[in-house]
Amino acid sequence: MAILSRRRFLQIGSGAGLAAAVSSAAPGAGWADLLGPAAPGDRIETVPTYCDLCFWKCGAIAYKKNGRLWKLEGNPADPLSRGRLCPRGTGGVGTHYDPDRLTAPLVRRRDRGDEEWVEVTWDEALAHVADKLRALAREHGPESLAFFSHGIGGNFLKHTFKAFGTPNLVAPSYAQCRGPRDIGFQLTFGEEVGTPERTDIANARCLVLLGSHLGENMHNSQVQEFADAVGSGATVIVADPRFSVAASKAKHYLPVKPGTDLALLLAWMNVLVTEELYDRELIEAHGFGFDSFRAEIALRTPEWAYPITTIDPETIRETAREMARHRPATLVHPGRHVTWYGDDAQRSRAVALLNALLGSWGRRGGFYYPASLPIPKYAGYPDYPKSARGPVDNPDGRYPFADLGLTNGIRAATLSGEPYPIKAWFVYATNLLQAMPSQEETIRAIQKLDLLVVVDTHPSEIAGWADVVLPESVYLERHDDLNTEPFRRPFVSLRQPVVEPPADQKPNWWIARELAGRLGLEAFYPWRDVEEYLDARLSGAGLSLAEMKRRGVFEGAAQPLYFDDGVPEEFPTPTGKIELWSPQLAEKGFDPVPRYTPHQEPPPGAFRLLFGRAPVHTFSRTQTNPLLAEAMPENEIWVNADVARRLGLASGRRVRLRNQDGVLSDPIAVKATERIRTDCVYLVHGFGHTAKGLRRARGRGASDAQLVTRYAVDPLMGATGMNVNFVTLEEA
Ligand SMILES: Nc1nc2c(c(=O)[nH]1)N[C@H]1C(S)=C(S)[C@@H](COP(=O)(O)OP(=O)(O)OC[C@H]3O[C@@H](n4cnc5c(=O)[nH]c(N)nc54)[C@H](O)[C@@H]3O)O[C@H]1N2
Ligand SMILES: Nc1nc2c(c(=O)[nH]1)N[C@H]1C(S)=C(S)[C@@H](COP(=O)(O)OP(=O)(O)OC[C@H]3O[C@@H](n4cnc5c(=O)[nH]c(N)nc54)[C@H](O)[C@@H]3O)O[C@H]1N2
Ligand code: SF4
Ligand SMILES: [Mo]
Repeated sequence: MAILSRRRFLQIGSGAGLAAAVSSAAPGAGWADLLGPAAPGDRIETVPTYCDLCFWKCGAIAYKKNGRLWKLEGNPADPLSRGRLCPRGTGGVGTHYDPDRLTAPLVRRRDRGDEEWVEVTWDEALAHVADKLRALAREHGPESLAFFSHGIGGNFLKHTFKAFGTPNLVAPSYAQCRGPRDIGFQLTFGEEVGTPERTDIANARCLVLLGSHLGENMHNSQVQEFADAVGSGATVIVADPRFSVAASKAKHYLPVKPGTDLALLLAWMNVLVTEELYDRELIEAHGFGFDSFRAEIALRTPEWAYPITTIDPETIRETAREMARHRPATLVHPGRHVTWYGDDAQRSRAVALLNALLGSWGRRGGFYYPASLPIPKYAGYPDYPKSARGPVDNPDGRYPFADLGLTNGIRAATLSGEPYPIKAWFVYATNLLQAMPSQEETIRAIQKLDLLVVVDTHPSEIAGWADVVLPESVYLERHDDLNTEPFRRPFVSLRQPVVEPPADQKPNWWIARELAGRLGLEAFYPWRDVEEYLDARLSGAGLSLAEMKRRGVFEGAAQPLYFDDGVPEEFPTPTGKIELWSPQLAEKGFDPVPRYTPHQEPPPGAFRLLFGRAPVHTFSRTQTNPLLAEAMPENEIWVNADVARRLGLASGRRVRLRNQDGVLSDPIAVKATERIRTDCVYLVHGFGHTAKGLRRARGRGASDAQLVTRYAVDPLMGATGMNVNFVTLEEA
């Protein structure tokens, strides 16, 4: 029974249900035949690869039946899937068969955004793009090109554009996602949390989640570890304005007021310090500035935090003591999508500091030390040219702690022409209209460009604004670079084609190499095809491509994970210590110990707009997938049940959301529920598509991105906090 309910909550490895749903979901006859059970005499083949439905990159085994894609399962040899895929990974089959895919290169017929196209050949499309880029480079320098990408598929194009000479390379996974977290930890421990997160959830005795809604946020092995921790009796503490799936597993659920987690974190630290419950030995040996830190923290009592957070002082004390009881195996999860309120790097720093007091860094059940295999880069490349001008996204180091490119910084520079003009955007696998705040600014910036090229699998919203659209084959039809992310045990995994693309789609490596050739950068592609490149890298580590093609994954020897196993207790901050009071922040004029400053509250009658993940979808990229759309065709707006009653809105009634700037959403069904506070509403991100070509997804549900017209920029590192928008509900 326990196992059953754990499985259900996990929803991992339950692919059978999805496949069963298919027959009714799929367009056209023959679909049920394709995905239904095998019959005697069917020819079954397997090909190992790794998943691309999100960026956890789980190792998978693809099955073919009579030469056609049949099903996907986890690769038991792979540490990220542990033999099971999440529902999205299982539904990856639908990406190959999706009838709404792009099939040929397209050139814009009339105005930008009209979504009217002329089909052209690859040769015409690439020649056109290369001519344009060369002309722009002549007139404005190669730096006038900006490259936006998300995911490992962007690696080869990044290589081409570095060779072209631009330093303007960005991804939304930084300034719209995890950037502030990595800066907060970097400032404190001198190291980042990384991807996959180095969180030892499996061994945690107490797990504290601030928003991180594991189980809806479906990063595979992380959710499996969470289920294991819950199964073995770990205490779970969840602070979330919404009673999430994770909250349903919690001993303590704290319905914190949105935007006030920093006050809660400070109060927890106050209890640990004033009651002397923290790891004194660690702090004495390795803490920097503890006395100043303590003086500041002494002011942040649970009584101080109560009116801010609405969490009563006794609960704050009790949960802090609970954390102390299990330390150092108490893990305060650093979160991932942390761009909420604009003070996110400081909030993340407070999370790091709380972990420091608990002594969980470098300890079992806290944060382990990950390792990756020493797979060399490809050796035969020439040096990249040195750009004459630095990146535009962070002029004069305005955001002193930004250590990767800022998408919003590129957009701002495109709009202002400062510090120098950006004339072309090349966009790979990121739907900037759904991923970045303020669609209006994005569209205005696009209108200033001389060239917008989008490489996508689908006629997405961003593709709709492009001058040239290049159709990519999906991950099941192509190679990508090797996955060598650091993890518990070092490993490498291979993505390789399972089936042929259905039409004239091409893989990113081919596009990148062909474009380089037309830009006079042939020297940067000494390999003939991608297998030669992969084999060169693998053999540099004593592995072979032939072997990897059979196995999909190779794991290296186990390494020490914790200080207790022999990892040296080193903290590569400027002081060489855990910086409790931060000289780095003080020097730049920021609070050396985080301080809470209140955020604007929704006006009477309005609600703060919150959003997050659903187990069966990834961002805005899966709503057209026939299998996943069947599992969840649209989103709902969560409204507190009392509020809904007061507004006369029963579950299922359709409303539109109007934000503070008058933007009105598409209709969305109400979900009246006790599981959310009265001061906010919540929806799953990624719905409410508007692109004409996304026939299955268009007009289904509402888009949070459309309503995020306002954002708060993090002064430390430039990320965009997006939970600062307010909506009212109007009957649709
Ligand atoms: N309002 C709001 N904004 C957010 C978030 C949110 O919750 N709400 N979340 C933020 C977070 S955490 C992140 S990480 C980012 C994610 O941001 P993105 O990665 O930009 O996410 P998507 O919107 O899914 O855009 C993916 C695009 O890539 C295309 N695509 C999918 N597969 C392939 C492929 O194999 N090849 C190519 N060439 N294209 C492909 C899809 O069709 C789609 O157009 O968004 C951030 N922005
Ligand atoms: N199924 C699925 N899983 C995914 C993804 C996906 O697209 N689909 N994307 C992956 C990626 S790239 C990322 S970054 C992660 C994102 O997943 P998370 O890092 O977990 O982040 P969010 O999606 O922002 O989290 C939303 C949760 O935070 C709560 N919340 C909102 N405001 C506040 C607040 O002020 N305080 C507190 N304490 N809680 C608040 C919301 O109620 C909701 O439960 O998910 C990853 N996993
Ligand atoms: S977590 Fe799910 S969607 Fe992401 S890579 Fe793994 S199986 Fe694929
Ligand atoms: Mo993310």
